[in-house]
Amino acid sequence: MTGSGKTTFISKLTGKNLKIGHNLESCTQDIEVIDTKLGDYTVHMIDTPGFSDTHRSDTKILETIAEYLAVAYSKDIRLSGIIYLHPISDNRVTHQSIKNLKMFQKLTGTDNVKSVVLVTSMWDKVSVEEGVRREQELQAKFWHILIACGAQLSRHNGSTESAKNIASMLIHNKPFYAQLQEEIGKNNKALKDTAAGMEVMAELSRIKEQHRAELEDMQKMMLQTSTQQNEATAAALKQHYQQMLRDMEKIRAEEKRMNEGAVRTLNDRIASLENRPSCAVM
Ligand SMILES: Nc1nc2c(ncn2[C@@H]2O[C@H](COP(=O)(O)OP(=O)(O)OP(=O)(O)O)[C@@H](O)[C@H]2O)c(=O)[nH]1
Ligand SMILES: [Mg+2]
Repeated sequence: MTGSGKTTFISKLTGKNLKIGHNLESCTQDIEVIDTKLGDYTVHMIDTPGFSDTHRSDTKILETIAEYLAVAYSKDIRLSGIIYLHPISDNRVTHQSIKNLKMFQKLTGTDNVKSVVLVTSMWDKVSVEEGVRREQELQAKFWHILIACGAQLSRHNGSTESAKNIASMLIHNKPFYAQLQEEIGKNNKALKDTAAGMEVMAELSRIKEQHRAELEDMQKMMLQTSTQQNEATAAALKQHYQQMLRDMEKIRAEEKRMNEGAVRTLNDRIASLENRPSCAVM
């Protein structure tokens, strides 16, 4: 989830000065690999952009992550673990976070969930009682399947020591390929045919249907509100209707993007990524 504190966590762990968001805007745009020492180990932390970004669609974010994973597959780079951050300061679990959690599961793969740590961040923003109540709710209602599949749990208190303890939970794991990595790298599937890609497509379809129904309602309301009766209402309705049409257009463009992505092979993806200097893999 965007803004959950991923870059801040990595900055604490590695002692490196990284670009952290300073308002509600999303911050990390591309995959960044930051190296650090943890005891005798060299650890490569992979910072990702978060889903539900204000400016970039989930399609684009998934594409960015998929591209990195595809290149990593071609270089035989596996993951030792995945840290999933959830801000305990979020007072309710939204549709967005449920959707993102689903996508996360599909991207990781059930067999790899034992190498996941579900971490709650931003404890300084809530009272301990409130935090504990939300933590229990998360574990009982939203994380129960991941926990049953072997995911570990932890709290991050924002300190370097806490970040190190969490990362240390994963260093001894047997390295693995994430499900999305195998689907694209090994099976050369198009992004829209991967489990995570299908999740994005299903969400686009859901939003499209919702928009279609709302547009129909708006049309009825516009017909009932004559300009002579109430000029201001008619103008407001028209403006809203036009905005909804533009939103619908954006969703169609996202779908098209995913469908066209089907013709891109793994080699195309690798070539395009290797030409981008900011995204070199370890
Ligand atoms: N109070 C508090 N703020 C935090 C904590 N961790 C991160 N933040 C703030 O939360 C905001 C988002 O942090 P980032 O580290 O940029 O979050 P991110 O997950 O990398 O966000 P994206 O890159 O957009 O996906 C920043 O303003 C941080 O300073 C924390 O433990 N407590
Ligand atoms: Mg970030």
